[in-house]
Amino acid sequence: KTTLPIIIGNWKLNGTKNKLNSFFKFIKDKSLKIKKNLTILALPNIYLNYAQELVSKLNINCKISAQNIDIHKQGPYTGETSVNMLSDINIKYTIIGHAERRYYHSENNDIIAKKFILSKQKGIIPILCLGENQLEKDCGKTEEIILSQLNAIASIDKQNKTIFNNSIIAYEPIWSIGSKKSADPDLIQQLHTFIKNYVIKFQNFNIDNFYIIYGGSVNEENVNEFLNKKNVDGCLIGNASLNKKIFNNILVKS
Ligand code: G2H
Repeated sequence: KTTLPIIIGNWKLNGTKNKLNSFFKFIKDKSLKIKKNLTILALPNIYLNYAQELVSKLNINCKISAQNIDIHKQGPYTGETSVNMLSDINIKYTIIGHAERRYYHSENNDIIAKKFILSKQKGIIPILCLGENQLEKDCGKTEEIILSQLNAIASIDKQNKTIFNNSIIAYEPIWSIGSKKSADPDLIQQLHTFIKNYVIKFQNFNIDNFYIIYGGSVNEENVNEFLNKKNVDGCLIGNASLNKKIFNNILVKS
């Protein structure tokens, strides 16, 4: 069982070895919180191994996550990285279906469901991102969109009624990503409860190691507004995770 909250930094297409060195050295010196809760840093593939060795050398309790995987395990797919490769270097987490993958790489619900299954099969915990865009929100379709995203996962292997166990869902409304406009905490609680009820019903209460976190313009000022809400098990943090002082403050405060 995980000690909450789950705090995940997502560096997206940012970072250098120097930045990682200084980031983790700072975190090690300053943060006490990181010893207890689940902290994860999602990095570009090229830094996964380096970061994994660095946290181990510095004895920091921070897990390292990939940001994406390919839908194939191996073969003629130039430029891709597979779950097998992540597993080979002992990576235990990967983000799946981030809005930026859906938008810039045309990843649809079917592709994302395949990736979700692949990572589960390999024992890698998927951090599945879902959420509505501005237009869908304005049209009152938020729950409908979330439902279609959940259904895509639930229907890929209908016999498997524990598919959501050992996974993390990140509710990330697309309009809030990098926009400095986070979602209303009460609305987040409502939607997290909606997601949880869906999974409870689908799995007939057989829920284990399943968490729902919020992402979208989380920072050190607002993080506790989300974490104080019911069914918010943590936060996925983009921009604010790039600054070691801010990320450390989030860890200390959360
Ligand atoms: C959403 C989030 C992290 P940010 O993409 O996944 O980014 O905190 O910059 O909105």
